[in-house]
Amino acid sequence: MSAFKSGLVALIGRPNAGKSTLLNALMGEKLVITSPRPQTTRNAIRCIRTDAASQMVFVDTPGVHRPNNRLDEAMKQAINDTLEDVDVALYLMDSALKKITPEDQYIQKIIQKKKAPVILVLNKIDQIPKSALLEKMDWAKKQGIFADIMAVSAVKSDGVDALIRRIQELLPEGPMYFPDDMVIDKSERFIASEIIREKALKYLRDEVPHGIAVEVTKMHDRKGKHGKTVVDIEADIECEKKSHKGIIIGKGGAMLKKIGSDARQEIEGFLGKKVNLQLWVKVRPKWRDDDWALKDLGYRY
Ligand SMILES: Nc1nc2c(ncn2[C@@H]2O[C@H](COP(=O)(O)OP(=O)(O)OP(=O)(O)O)[C@@H](O)[C@H]2O)c(=O)[nH]1
Ligand SMILES: [Mg+2]
Repeated sequence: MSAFKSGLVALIGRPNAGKSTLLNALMGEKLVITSPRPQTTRNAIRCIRTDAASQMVFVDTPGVHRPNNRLDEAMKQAINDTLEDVDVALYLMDSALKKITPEDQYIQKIIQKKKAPVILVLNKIDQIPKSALLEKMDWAKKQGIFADIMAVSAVKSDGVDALIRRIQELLPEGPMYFPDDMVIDKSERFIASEIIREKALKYLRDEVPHGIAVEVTKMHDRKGKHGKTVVDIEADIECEKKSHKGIIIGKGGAMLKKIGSDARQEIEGFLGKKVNLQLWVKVRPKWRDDDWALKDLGYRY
C-alpha cells in the first residue's frame, strides 16, 4: 500500500473566478458561500477532505484585488498567510474571460515564488466553446509555470474527480492533520453568519452589499414543542449608512423578512435542527476602515 498523503491546498484567483463554488464541489457539499458579486469571500476558510489515501486541507481565499480599505488589506493578508504553508496551489481562472489582468499577473508572480506546484484550473468551461478552451490551454502551456492545466465546471462538478486525483498525486506524504470527521475549521456561528450574508448579497443591489457585515450575537439550543430542539439565533446585519439600513429593512420590513426566511431555511438544513432566526440591522459607519471593528467581526486577528 502506498503511503498516506496530506497537505494544504490553496484556492487562489481573482474575485468571482469560482473558487468557493469549486471548493464546495471538491467537498461534495455546500460549506462556503458564493455569489455573482465579486469579493464575496473575506476569510481564509479551511475545509478538510479525508479519504483512505489522503487528507486535503483546502483553503478558500478572498479574490485577489487592489486594496481600497483596511478590510481589503486584511483579506490580502489572509491570502499571503495561506500561501506561506501551501503544498499545492489551485490557481483559478474564469475561462470565459479574454484578458489577463494585472491581478492575474500579480497572482502568477506570487505563486511562482513558492516552491509548491500550481495547477491552473480553467473554470466555467460550460460557458465557452471547445475551441476557445483549447486556445486558452495552449496559452497556459506556453507560460511554462504550471504543474498541470485542468478544465472544470465547478457549478456542474465537471472535471472535479480528475482534479482530486491530480491533487492526490502532487501532495507530499504526510500525516492526518485533522480528525477524519472534521470538514471545516469554522464554528457554527461563523457559518450561520456567512449564510445570512450570502442571502443579503443575493437580494440587495448596488453599493449596499459590499458594506455589509453579519455578526451572530446569540445562538443556543432549547427544547421546543414535542421535545424537539430549536436553535434560537440572533444576528446583526451591520451596514455603513443610515440610508442602507432603510434599504436592508425594506418596505414594511419586506427585504429583511426575505433575507431572514431564506437564511433560516438554509441554516436549518446545515444544522439539521429547527431554527428561530431574528435579525437586526445596525449602522456602524466606516467599519471597513476601522481596525477595532475588523477585529470584532473576525476579519483581523
Ligand atoms: N457558469 C458557471 N458559473 C460559475 C462556475 N463556477 C462558479 N460560477 C459562478 O460564478 C460566480 C462566482 O462564484 P464564487 O464561487 O462566489 O467565486 P469566488 O472566486 O469564490 O469569488 P470571491 O469570493 O468574490 O473571490 C457565482 O455566481 C457562481 O455561481 C462555473 O463553473 N460555471
Ligand atoms: Mg469566494
